[in-house]
Amino acid sequence: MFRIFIIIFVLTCCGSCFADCPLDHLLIGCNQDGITGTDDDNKLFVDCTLKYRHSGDIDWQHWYYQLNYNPRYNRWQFGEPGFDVISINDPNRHLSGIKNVNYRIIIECISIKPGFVAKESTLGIEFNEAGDFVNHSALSDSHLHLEYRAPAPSGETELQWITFIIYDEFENYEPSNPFSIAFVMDPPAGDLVIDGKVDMDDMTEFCYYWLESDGGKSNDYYERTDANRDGKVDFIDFSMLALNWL
Ligand SMILES: [Ca+2]
Ligand SMILES: [Ca+2]
Repeated sequence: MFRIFIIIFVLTCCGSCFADCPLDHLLIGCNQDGITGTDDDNKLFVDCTLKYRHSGDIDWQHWYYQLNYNPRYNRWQFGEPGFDVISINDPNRHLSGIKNVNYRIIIECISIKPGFVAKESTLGIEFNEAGDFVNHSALSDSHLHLEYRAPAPSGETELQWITFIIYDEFENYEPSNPFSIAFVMDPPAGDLVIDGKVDMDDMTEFCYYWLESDGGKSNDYYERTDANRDGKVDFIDFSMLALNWL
């Protein structure tokens, strides 16, 4: 009887640990502003509030995760962030309906630093080039963790990144805007279409967010467009972009 009690106790603890996973997640939902009746009601987005929480930077002042060296494989790696969905406790932003019936959520890589990889080995998921995708709605658990890997020496010294979009294969939801995760170092200010340089692609992205005024952690300061993190996209941010132009 005591052994059964121990087993039940351990299973209960493991279950609650998983539910309260301490790792960082990007949360998939819709209706980013949480207000019904506005343009984004059926548009997908990821809540980025936890992005870079475990960046090794207690003040959350940087836009990257550090990678750790793994001597066994001579590579640099890190096991965050993962994906999950916004829970029913946030009903305005929770995906409504039944997955694979009312929607089918695809996470697609649209850009990645050459040589960089994001993978979940158990499930056979790997992103290593643009076009790689996973059917998130096909997973038995919405809670998906990825490990990010870069070869030595670039995993220590060079900016690494991966950019995703999320879309609904059934087209009942509009695709998300692109969102990126950076590793090793901060991207240059203004490098919004992240690739380590600031050019016309970034300028186009900057114009998309021009004069927005609700930047914060949850939208990753409009994907770093609000470069000085004052909540607004204005001439101060433009001047920071211009300093890195080409
Ligand atoms: Ca760029
Ligand atoms: Ca700003």
